[in-house]
Amino acid sequence: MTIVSPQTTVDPGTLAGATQRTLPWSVEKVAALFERPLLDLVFDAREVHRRHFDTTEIQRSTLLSIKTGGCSEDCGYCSQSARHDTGLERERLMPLTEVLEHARAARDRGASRFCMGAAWRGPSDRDLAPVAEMIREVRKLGLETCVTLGMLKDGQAEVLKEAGLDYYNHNLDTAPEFYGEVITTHTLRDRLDTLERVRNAGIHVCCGGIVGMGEGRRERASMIAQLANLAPPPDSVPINNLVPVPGTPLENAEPVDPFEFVRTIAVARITMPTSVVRLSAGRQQMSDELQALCFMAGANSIFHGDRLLTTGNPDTERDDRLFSRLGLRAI
Ligand code: SAM
Ligand code: DTB
Ligand code: SF4
Repeated sequence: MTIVSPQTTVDPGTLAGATQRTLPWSVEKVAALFERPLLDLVFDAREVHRRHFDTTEIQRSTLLSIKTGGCSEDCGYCSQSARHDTGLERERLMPLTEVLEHARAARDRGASRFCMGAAWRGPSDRDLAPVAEMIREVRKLGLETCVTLGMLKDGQAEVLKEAGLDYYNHNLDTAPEFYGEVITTHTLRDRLDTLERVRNAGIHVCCGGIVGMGEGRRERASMIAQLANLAPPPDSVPINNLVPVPGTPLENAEPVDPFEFVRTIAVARITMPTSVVRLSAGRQQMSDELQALCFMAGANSIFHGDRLLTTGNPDTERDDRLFSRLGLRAI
């Protein structure tokens, strides 16, 4: 990992196999976007959005936690770390039949993608076989598949691809220079290595981060720069607003100004024009008007269903009503 100074992003050339190239987005350039008057920034983001997407469409993914709690990692935001006392009950891997019930229900409520999450540092080869089976069967229901299983070892991404996996979610979560404040049990380099394995296996990359973990605007700009400098940028970019979970080190984190969250979405849209930007965790705490502003700023995907992994999400009726009020077409 090449963290030279807070002004420099990690060289993410790893995803392209290159090590020497001029990064398209310096932290300064991204930070300058954050400084713009909000409504002008949103206007520009909207223009970029219109150039690359049908702005009436919002993609919907439904999440399911297939293996909950007891994770060895110490991610400061996470309810599922065994190191935090969050009162979450640890569960074994969910049986296939139960997963399929959830997947069918998600499809019937209109989701186009089903995303299965496991609280692992990374899967063992033994864990991988039942997950591959889940991917195969969920695909047969006509849903796109996504999994988020932590770090992958050599060869594991190929097993998932072979099962028909469409997307792998693995977030960079925060700025390189802030990473160690939030997570100490693995490094950003580890995350980049997994992303490279995913990309090399021909799986779409879903990679984003979290806002509201005590970072400043500079770090938010740095997080977006490192995502935008991935070569190529992620296909899908979830922007999460921290859900403060009691018992985690970040339970009392100061919430970010909602307009700062909108800026982050707009800057993600401008710097990653062809990526799908997902308005991810934290929607339950947002008003309809704030969500509308996020869509205006270029968000074109959400998590659909009344649960994320372990915390709540707006119920689908509220979302459907909101889309209808805004004249948006959920896909
Ligand atoms: N163990 C896997 C991993 O770390 O990649 C998969 C599950 S992990 C829960 C997936 C992502 O959810 C994290 O990278 C983080 O961005 C997001 N996340 C987890 N807890 C969150 C919270 N309380 N608020 C907002 N986002 C959260
Ligand atoms: C992502 O970026 N956000 C999702 C998904 N990828 C796996 C997870 C959000 C989790 C929010 C807290 C919880 O429900 O545990
Ligand atoms: Fe949570 Fe994933 Fe970190 Fe484990 S690795 S503590 S599940 S975010």
